[in-house]
Amino acid sequence: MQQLYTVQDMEEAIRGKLRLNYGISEKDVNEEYLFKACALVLRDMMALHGAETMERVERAHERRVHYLSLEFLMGRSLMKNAYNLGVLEAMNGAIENMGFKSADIFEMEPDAGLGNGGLGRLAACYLDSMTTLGIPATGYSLCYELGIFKQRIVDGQQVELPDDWKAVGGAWLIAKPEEREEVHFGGKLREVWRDGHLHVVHEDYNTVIAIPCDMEIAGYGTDHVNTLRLWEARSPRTLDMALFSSGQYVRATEEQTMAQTITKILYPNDEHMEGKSLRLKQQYFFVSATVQSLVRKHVEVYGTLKNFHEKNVIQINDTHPAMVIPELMRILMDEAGYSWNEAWEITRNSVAYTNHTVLSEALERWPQTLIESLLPRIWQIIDEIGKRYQKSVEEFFHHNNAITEKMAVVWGGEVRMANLCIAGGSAVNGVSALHTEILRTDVFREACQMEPAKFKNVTNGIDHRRWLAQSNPGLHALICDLTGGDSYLLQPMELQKLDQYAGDAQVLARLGSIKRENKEAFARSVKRGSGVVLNTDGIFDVQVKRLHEYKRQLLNVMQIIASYQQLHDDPNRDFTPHVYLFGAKAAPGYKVAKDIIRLINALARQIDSDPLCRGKLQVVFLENYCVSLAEKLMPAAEVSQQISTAGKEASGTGNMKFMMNGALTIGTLDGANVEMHDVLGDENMFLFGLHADEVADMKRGGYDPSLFYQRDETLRRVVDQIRDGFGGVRFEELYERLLYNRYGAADEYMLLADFAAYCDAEHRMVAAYQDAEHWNRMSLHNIARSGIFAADRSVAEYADTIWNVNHK
Ligand code: 26W
Repeated sequence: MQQLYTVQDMEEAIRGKLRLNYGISEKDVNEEYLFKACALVLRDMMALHGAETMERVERAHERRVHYLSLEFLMGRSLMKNAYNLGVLEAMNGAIENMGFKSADIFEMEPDAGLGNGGLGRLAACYLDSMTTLGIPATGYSLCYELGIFKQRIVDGQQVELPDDWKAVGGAWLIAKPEEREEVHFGGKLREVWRDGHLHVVHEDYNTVIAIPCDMEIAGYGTDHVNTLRLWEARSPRTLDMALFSSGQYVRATEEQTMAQTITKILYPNDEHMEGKSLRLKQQYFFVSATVQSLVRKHVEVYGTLKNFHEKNVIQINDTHPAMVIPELMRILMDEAGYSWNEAWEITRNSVAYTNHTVLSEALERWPQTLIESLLPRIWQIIDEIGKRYQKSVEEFFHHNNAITEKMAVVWGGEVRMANLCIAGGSAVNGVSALHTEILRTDVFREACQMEPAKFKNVTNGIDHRRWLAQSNPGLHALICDLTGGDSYLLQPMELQKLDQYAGDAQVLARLGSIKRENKEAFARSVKRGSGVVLNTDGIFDVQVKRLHEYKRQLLNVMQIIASYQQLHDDPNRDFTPHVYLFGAKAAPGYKVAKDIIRLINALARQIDSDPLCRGKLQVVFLENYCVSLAEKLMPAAEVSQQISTAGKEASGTGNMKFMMNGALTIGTLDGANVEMHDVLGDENMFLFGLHADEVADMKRGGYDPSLFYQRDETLRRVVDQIRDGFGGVRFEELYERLLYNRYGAADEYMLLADFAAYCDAEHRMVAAYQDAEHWNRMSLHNIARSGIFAADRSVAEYADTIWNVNHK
């Protein structure tokens, strides 16, 4: 792709936007306006390419991918888009010419935080790869007014603040009110006979208008542009004029406010289902607007829906958009007049489902009564799907009641969304080898016996252009030097060439100094933001991810406490300076997770105020972990903590970002750590702990954490210290959950069982760190073998095995 944009062209275009769109003259330009003007210039370029892409795809009658996700954790876009469009240098030059620093302009952009964590960031990485690979794809989601909350730490505790991202970040969005859709809630059903057929008529419903706000997505090295379509909810009437005229201003705007609450806020729960009716409204609003919109476009091109499944594939990101299945059935039957069987054939062959978690509290189940009252027609269709599916299950398993119950779509007054997706889709996939194995043999065992070909694996991947080339320019330059150019950007397996330099002391030293510089740059940025001074001589040992008990941040804390106690026992022992960095948001209603954040902060303070620890031990909780913070942190990390209880982390993607940036992993054999181990071997990572099958066996045998507590003196002191806390704050509840939980299984995630092995892994890591050249060699192997974790590879697998679409 040739982009002949000079610095002058760019400057002219930016000045034009400032004048025309914002009425800003030269002297009034500030950083915020400059950011927005830059965004508008790139937006125009992409919109142009987008229209051309659409024409090309329509003319060629290509099959299209529709990626439906309630979350897209996009982060920032200015640098990414400029980079992908090949105008980054021109834009930087223009910004400097106008008297600003481009780094400051990039910092003006708020993260588009329309997601919680792994699932949302995965969707964002896949959009980049789908576009780069030239796949005709559209992402669909909601245009939340408020994204994931901003986290502040006040007195050691998490406080949530609203994330009003659109005021500035909205510069990327193009609202298309002409393409609005109507979504119907509530109401009554009436059955009528017409033309010898029974028709269902939906009446007395409430209408909410869906307005698309499109964000264009540029790929790397291509003119192909895809779209992320974000739906915004609006009331059909702006004001009740009668009420307004009678002076009741507030009541007059009530209906409008009601409708608009649907896209007001992103639910901040991760891996925990909350059965709120507003969340169900969000899901149906999203799904209905999306299906109507893509059905409309299909009919415009083909004049019929008969071939809908041949020309479209709908990928659903976890079960959150599961209602696409009954919604597509509804439209095909009630609006297009197809029979059940015809509609089912089309629907089933259009939909594919990705599962992202095996935690039972995260599996979506909705009360039948809620769906029935809010979505009466959708309920009817789900019920019918359930009955027909149950019949085929009973036939296959000869009326085995336990299996009928497990596989039911509707059971005990609840609708189970995962079973709906299995019944109504043509493919189900897990996100790493181990996760898919657990789906096949445990969570969806019987469904897999019935239809084995339906169950597939696609191991997750990350956008290596964002997470390596852009965020770690020093490392990118080294890779280009060593591999003879930047061809790895489109051929990530080229990174393997780095392995040849394992014996080259100079290369290893250069790798070491790049890491050193990145650590210093990160330390500067932390100092600027919070005043905290990081000890850059210490090992940067990092655990960043959502806070959840299964991810075991508490195990990391326990190991740090042990190390702190040892330092006190013997202040003169050899101690490698160590900096433990944490970043994590807790779901606002997740008490235990918030307690763990408080514990980390209490420990950090204690250590910070202890003269014995100075220059040796440091613990820092990084406030508001988000995409843009991760981009600064990954290049600086030396150790990556991936220590979930085996069998619980579906894949992980942070693990891949660390590996690609040369950090070494301390981890359990869980999620994609298994594939990492396959390519790295024991010698290039620090594996420890129970395996997934051992975890299951131990649970079956009646796991008793108190045996470990009694046997292991070090462990006992650590656990007791958690109870007694730091600086007067005690953590009795955490202590009790580890030893004798009154509510469920004690130490549900088996921290005590893995503690000794984990401490041993940390010791092995610290020992390895003593030999810098050896460490850098391991680091080099990690980077060299991270190519399989490029999202381009994952997306190509989806395209080949699930979507049946062409790609580069
Ligand atoms: C309904 C509440 C809720 C919200 C979000 C339940 C579950 C979720 C997500 C499925 C949680 C999630 O983000 N899962 C993560 O998905 C990543 C991408 O596949 C994986 O890498 C992580 O291992 C998995 O935890």
